[in-house]
Amino acid sequence: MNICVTGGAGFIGSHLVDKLIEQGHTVLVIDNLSTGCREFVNPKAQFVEMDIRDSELLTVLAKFKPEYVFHEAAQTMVPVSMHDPAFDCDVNLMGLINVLNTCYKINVKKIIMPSSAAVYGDLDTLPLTEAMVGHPSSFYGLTKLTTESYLRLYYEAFGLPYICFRYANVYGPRQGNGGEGGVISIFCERLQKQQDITIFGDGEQTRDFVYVDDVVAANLNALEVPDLVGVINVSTEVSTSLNELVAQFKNIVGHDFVVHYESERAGDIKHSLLSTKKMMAELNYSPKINLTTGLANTYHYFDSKL
Ligand code: UD2
Repeated sequence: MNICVTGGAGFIGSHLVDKLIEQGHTVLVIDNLSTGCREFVNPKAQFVEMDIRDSELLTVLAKFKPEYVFHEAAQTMVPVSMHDPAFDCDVNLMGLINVLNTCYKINVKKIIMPSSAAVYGDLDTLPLTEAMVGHPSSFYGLTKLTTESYLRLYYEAFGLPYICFRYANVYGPRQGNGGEGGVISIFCERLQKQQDITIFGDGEQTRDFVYVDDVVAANLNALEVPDLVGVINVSTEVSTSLNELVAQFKNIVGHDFVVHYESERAGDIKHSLLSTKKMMAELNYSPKINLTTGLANTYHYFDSKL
C-alpha cells in the first residue's frame, strides 16, 4: 500500500516507517526536520522536506495517493507549550487542519495519529480510561484534546475515519534529538557522559513508560481493523516513579552518579497511568517490552552514539 507518514524523521515516526517498509509498503515521509533527523529516514522511503502547515501538502499527497496517513508530526513538548502556547497551537492544530483537509480531499481511507496522556490532566481515578473527561494541565494537553474533537468532527461531517492514540510516556532509541527529549532519553544521555541528573519535584511523580516498539506495533495493528474508529490508549498500565526509574538506572549504568532535586515543572502531571483494556480488546495488542529490557536497550543505544 501507499502510506504517508508525517514526522517520519522523528523519534516515533522513523521507527514506524522502518516497520512499514519491512512489511513491503511504499512510504512517503513528510518532515520539516525541525526536530527530526534526515539520517533516521529509512533510505527506502520517499522523502519530502515540508512543514505540515504548507499549502503545497495537498499537491504532494494528491500525487502520491496514500491509502493511509500516519500523522506523527507535532510539537510534542509540554514545557514548550507552556512557554509558547501560540506556537504549540499553530503546529498542533493549524497543521492538523491542513493535514485533515488534505486527507479528506484525496479520499484517504483512514488517518491514524497520536493524542497524548496529557489530555487527562491530573485526574484522581487511575488507571485512566478513554471514557473519562479530561482536564488538561498544559497547553499541549489542550491542543491534543482539541485534536481529538477535530478528528471526530471530520469523521462525522466529512466521513474521514480515524484512530487517535493516547500515548503514555513513550521512550526508546532515537528519542531526544532536537525537541523530543523525554526523561529517559535525557537521563541516558547525561549518564553516558558521566554527568549528574536532575529530578524536578520529589521524584514521587509516576509515569506509564511504554517502549517505542510497542507503540509502533499498536499503530500497525490499526491497519488490521478497518472498521475501528475512535480514541485508544497506548500504554503498559505499569506505574513507575522517577525515584524507581533512577534505581533501575543504577542497575544498568555501572558507575555512581549524583541526583539533584529541583522544583516541579509548570504544567507537569503528578500521576499518569493509562488503562490498556481497550487497546487489548479492540486492537488485539498488549505491550511486549518491560521497563528493564526497554531501559537497557535505550541506554545501550545512547552508548553507541558516543
Ligand atoms: C510526556 C510526553 C508528552 C505527553 C505527556 C503526557 C515526552 C518527552 N513527553 O510528557 O509528549 O505525551 O507525557 O502526559 O515523552 N523530568 C525530570 N528531569 C528531567 C526531565 C524530566 O525530573 O531531566 C520529569 C518531569 O518533570 C516529569 C517527568 O520527568 O515529571 C516526565 O517528564 P517528560 O518530559 O519525560 O514527560 P512528560 O510526562 O512531561
